[in-house]
Amino acid sequence: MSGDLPVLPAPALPVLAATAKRPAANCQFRGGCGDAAPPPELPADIDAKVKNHPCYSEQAHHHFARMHVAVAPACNIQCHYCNRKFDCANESRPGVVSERLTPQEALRKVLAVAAEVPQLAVVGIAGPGDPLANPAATFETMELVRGAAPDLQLCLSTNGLALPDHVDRIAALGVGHVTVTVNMTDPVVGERIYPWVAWKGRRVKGREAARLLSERQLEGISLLRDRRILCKVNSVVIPGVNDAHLSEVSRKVMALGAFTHNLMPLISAPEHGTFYGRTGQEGPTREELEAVQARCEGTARVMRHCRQCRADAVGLLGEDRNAEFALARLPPEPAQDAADVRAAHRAGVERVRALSEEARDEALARVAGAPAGLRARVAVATKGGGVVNQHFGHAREFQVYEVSREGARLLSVRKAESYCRGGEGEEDVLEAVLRALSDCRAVLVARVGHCPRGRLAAAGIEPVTEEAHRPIEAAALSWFGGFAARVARGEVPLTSPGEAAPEPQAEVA
Ligand code: CLF
Ligand code: SF4
Repeated sequence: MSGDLPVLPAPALPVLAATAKRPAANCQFRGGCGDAAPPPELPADIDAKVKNHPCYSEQAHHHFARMHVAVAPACNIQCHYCNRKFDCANESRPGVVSERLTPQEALRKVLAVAAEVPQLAVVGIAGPGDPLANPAATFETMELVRGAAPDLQLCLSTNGLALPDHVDRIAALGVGHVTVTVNMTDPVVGERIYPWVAWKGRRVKGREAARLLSERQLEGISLLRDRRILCKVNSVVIPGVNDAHLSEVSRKVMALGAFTHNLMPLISAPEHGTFYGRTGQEGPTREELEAVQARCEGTARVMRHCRQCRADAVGLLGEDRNAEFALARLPPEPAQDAADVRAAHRAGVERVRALSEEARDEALARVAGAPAGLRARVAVATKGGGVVNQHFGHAREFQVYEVSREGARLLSVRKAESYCRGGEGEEDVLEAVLRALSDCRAVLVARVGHCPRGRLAAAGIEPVTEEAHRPIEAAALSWFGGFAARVARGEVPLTSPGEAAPEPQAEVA
């Protein structure tokens, strides 16, 4: 099957020359984020805001980068999963600390990154505390960036307590995207997550704190909707605390106009020094997280590609280029902005998207005869551009798609350690990768070594290199066509969870 798919030509643009053999895939579920069914067409103004934002569109995250500037150290609430030594855990993983910046330093950094990273589309403020608990620094930074590089989208992430007070300023600055972390709408649940919030010069505690926070969050979300600012809601999934409550949260925030819901796993360990870490509260297993996401998909567009990046993250989601742009390494004067190079990149991506959609549609037509209930999970190794282009041994994450005759949709991103270190494969690392992919039928890679190829096959995970450098969706569908044919011939037993038995009389194209 794979031989039928064209390898897409690269756009003839200098900015994409480095990825010349990495044309892009596209998502048939418009807006991405792993919806169970294609949502309706987006209004043109919303589509324009979403299509190049790597967090609001799963498809865009293959092509566009974001950067965070860590100008907001203070916070106005306390979360049980937070230790202020680290970044705000509502939008980043604990255990890493950002270099704090002044607004002027932030501008220098933005312009330095913009000159080097043509994929840059979004500048966000996500901590290390709460941006709206530091309104002067947050808004000054946004004004500076807006003036110097107006094509970059502005984004911020907040716990929501101060959001109603600042929503007009946010709108006036042209901030197009605001994330609000909503972990509960029920104060009985909330008092187990928030010990206090700071309100009008005093500390409000317990259930009253949770009620106040929830009211302010929900008010802020509806004020954003009134101003047509896109709102993403983040929720930290805390087993036994809010996991059973989050579908209710999803329903409420979507009814108020939120665009998408991002359900992130609690990351908790004793060494983080948080309340949850010290008291042994654990995060969800992969299965528990996916079950919560599936429940919320009944009412929400669920984001599946979040990397819980840090408050000074730079680059494509999943890559961390911050060290290249540490303050000490930046030029003393702002670098020349490269808006023309970014515009060329955006135009190139548009052409690549069109070609990828064509390849996907052709692949969909070829699997149209597969049984309606048949589906399989496929892992993909990619380093960007929307194509299968990563060596198995170099992959630090795998994107897992569920594939059926309806299409390929992203389920999750699974972290891994690189198996190849200095040419040697490490046994314990390989074991961990095999466990991470244990529910997958195949792994699509650019290359794979002899030893891991055998181990994958023995674990029931087919290593596939025939789809290398092809768009992800088309590649996954192409593999699925062959899989369906083997199932129809009785060569493949259906054993993995989620693989429905095919109709016995079905024929495969
Ligand atoms: Fe940053 Fe957040 Fe804006 Fe994205 S991150 S402020 S919406 S530009 Fe994105 Fe990172 Fe997940 Fe956040 S992957 S943690 S969702
Ligand atoms: Fe920490 Fe962020 Fe919660 Fe503030 S909002 S306490 S910085 S996790």
